[in-house]
Order: sequence, then structure tokens, then C-alpha cells
Amino acid sequence: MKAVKTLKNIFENPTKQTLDFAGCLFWIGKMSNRLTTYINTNPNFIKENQNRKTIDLGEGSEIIYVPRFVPSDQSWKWFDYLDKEIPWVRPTIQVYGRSCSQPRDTCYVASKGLQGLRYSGYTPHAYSWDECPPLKDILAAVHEALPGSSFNSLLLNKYKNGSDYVAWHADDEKVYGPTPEIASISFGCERDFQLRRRPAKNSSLVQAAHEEPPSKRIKNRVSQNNQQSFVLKHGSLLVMRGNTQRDWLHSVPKRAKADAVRINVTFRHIIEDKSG
Ligand SMILES: O=C(O)CCC(=O)C(=O)O
Ligand SMILES: [Mn+2]
Repeated sequence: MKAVKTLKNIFENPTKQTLDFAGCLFWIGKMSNRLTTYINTNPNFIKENQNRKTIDLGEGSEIIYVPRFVPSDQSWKWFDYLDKEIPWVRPTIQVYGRSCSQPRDTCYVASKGLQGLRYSGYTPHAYSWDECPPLKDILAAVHEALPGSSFNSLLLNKYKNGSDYVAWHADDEKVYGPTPEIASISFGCERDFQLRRRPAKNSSLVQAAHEEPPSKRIKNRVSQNNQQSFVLKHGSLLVMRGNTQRDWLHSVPKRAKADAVRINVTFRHIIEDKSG
């Protein structure tokens, strides 16, 4: 009863301290609302607070992995859009001189006026960003997370189940320049993403191995430094940068247990063709 009387008194005859305290509470409430809105809408903030891992692969190669880059609900909305609305194709490609069906669906989007992309004997049709508006939102989120990036093209992949895959390769096409940054977001079924170092005859690492005593050489051979593996989660972001395409290969291997669709969007920057 006494407490009720005291509260009544405070409301009816507020002192300056009481008013300051109330103002302070109001301000904290307002800031906390703003913070909640910011966290929910700003992917960059999400990135900074969602366990962003940077993996130094050595010799100027680097991977960034953010397991929960896009919140799950938003990721499912984008998954549904991509699954239903993208004009997927399964092209015929050339591998070691033989024609075969690419073991996953694909689509290509690029800004106007860029030089065309060609890989494995296949030249994909370039759709425009305006033909697939949600891709512009995903692109904006990636740009915000990676200051200084300026992606102007996008290769999309759809793996219908664990029998679809991408074989060991590097995205080292000339159009991407010598040290491309490639940002990849995954939606849907989790899949393994593997990296392995390319054998480089003249690399300083190989030379160093030769100079080491035999005991150390054996240790190096069994170490995992030449391989990396990630489970690419729904809504995750993986970035390859620096010399990764020069010195490493990557793949998404077949997985019998992967029984659902995975969609992957990989943003890249195509350099301007100054030759003509
Ligand atoms: O699906 C992935 O995560 C990788 C795809 C890929 O390496 C590529 O499209 O070049
Ligand atoms: Mn690739």
C-alpha cells in the first residue's frame, strides 16, 4: 500500500530527478527498438555478429565464411523465388574433349555491356538484373557485407539432390582477372564445399618441403594444410579472395545423403575488356 502511495506521489509531484529518470527510460526504449529494426534489416550487422570466420590459406589466399549471413526466414523466401522463377537450364559442356550434361542446373545474370562468359566450351545467355529483381536485393546485402566489392555478374547453380555436383575446378577464367573475389550464398539443402591446394611445382612451399629434414616432410604430408572443408548452411556466405583461384581448386562433391534441392548464387566481378 505504501509503495502504491509513493508511486502516486511521484506521478503527481514529479521532481527533476524523476523526470530525468523517465526520460532516460524512454530513450533506452527508443534505442532498443531502433537496434532491433537495424539487426533485422541490415545484413552487414548480421554478418558482424554471426560468427564470421576468416581462414588464411597462406600465400595470399583467403576464405571468409559466415554461417548465418541471411536469416533463415528470408533465406527460404529467396529459395522459393529462385527455385520457381529462375530460367534454369542444364547445358551440355565439354570436359577433357568430351560432351556431357553439366551435373546441375545453371543460370547466368550480368550487367549490360560486359564481355561474355565462356566456360567448359559453353557460353551462357546473360539475363539482366531487371529480369530477376530479388537478385538485386541479394547483391545489395553482399555489397554491404564486403566493403569495396563491386560484383557485376552472377552464376547460379541448382543441385536437385546429392547426385548433382560440381567437380574440382578453379574460377580462373581471364574475365575475372588475376585475383578475383567470389561471394557465394547457399540456400536449402546443406552440402559440403571442399578446397584443395593445386600442386605448384615452383611454389615456395614445395621448395621449403624439399629443404626440410625427412621427418618433417612426413609430418607435412599427413597434415590437413592442403585441404579445407565447409558445410555450406542454408543462408550462409562463403567468400574466396586473393590467390585462391590461382592456388586452390574447389568442389561440391556428390553426397548420397543429400536428398533435397540446394541453390547457390555466386557473385563475381568481370573486368572491363579494354581490347576493343
Ligand atoms: O555451389 C557451390 O557452392 C559452388 C559453385 C561453384 O563453384 C561455381 O559455380 O563455380
Ligand atoms: Mn567455382
